[in-house]
Amino acid sequence: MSVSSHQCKYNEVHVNKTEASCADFLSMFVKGWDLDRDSMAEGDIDMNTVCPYLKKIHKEVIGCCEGWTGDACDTPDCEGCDQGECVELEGPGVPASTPPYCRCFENYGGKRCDEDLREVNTADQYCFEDSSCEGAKTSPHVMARSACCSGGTGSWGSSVRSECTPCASTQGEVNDTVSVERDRVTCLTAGEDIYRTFDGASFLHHSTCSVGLLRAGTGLELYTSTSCLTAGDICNCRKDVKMNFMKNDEHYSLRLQENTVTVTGPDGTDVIPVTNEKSSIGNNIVFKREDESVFFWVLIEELSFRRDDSGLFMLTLKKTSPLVGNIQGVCGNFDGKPENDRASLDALFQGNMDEEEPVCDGLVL
Ligand SMILES: [Ca+2]
Repeated sequence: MSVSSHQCKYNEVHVNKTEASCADFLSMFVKGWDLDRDSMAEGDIDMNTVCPYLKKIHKEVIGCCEGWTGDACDTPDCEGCDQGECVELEGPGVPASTPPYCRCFENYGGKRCDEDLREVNTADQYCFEDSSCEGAKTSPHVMARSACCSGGTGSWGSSVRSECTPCASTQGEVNDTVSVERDRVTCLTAGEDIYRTFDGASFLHHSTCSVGLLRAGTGLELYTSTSCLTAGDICNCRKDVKMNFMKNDEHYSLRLQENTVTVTGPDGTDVIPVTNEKSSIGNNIVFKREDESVFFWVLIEELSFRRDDSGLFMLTLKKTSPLVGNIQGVCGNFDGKPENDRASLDALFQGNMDEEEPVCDGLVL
């Protein structure tokens, strides 16, 4: 029997339940049983009664990898490619577990090949229900940003043009982070494995290690690590961010984990909560929370990033940034050529990024 290469191992959890004396808790625990707290009344445990116990048994099962179906797991299923076909992502180093993607027919683009390149221009783009220009559109046709964002939610853009403007952040300076003006470029990562470089190359990469998005000649480095509650659910992920930088010839590192920023420098460690009020680190780094997002501005480098609670991460670089021309990493080299980004990524995934971040077991930044 031939075994399809698109098979993946999954952990299936079975829960066994039983009852025993509450006083036997310790001996039950040694045998792998835990108190079934959800089935118990609140309050102290009465050692003279019977308690519910449960034991979780993890079983490894083999099934089709995400995006593959059929008895042999050899049928790609993209859940709909409008003007395209669902095919395997091929290339050196692409694992067989990688989900297939929609390869678009001529004149069409977007994740679902439902963006008509002939309709998209600076003034008319697509309107999405979510804030990251992914997923369902409010209309199959392009429209002006004002029409799209009149309700204050959703996003306006086109993956074909690598542009996305969330409607909720169209006021004030937050507007600067993702702009339709082409004086800046944005690299993004979403879900557990989606990346798009500054130059607009898109690819999938799954890693439980932190991933180096950007490394500049000035010593500035930016990593993200991803943990998702549900595999394949791009709206249920958490991204932690680590930024290393130099100040007055000293090394600093900054970590953004949920709602906390931890800065470590030669003088020790500061822990700063992220609030709706702006906080700053020295006179170069400013950050604040706004609704579901945390925004960071690194002023001298003309770099900013935004991390959404959903797990969307966008890194924006102004074209006038002093870093331009001297960067590498998963966000690409920003030379205007998407075609050369994949090569640099392959090298970085397997090479110095891992060495830089040896703690790769789990999701440690
Ligand atoms: Ca490039």
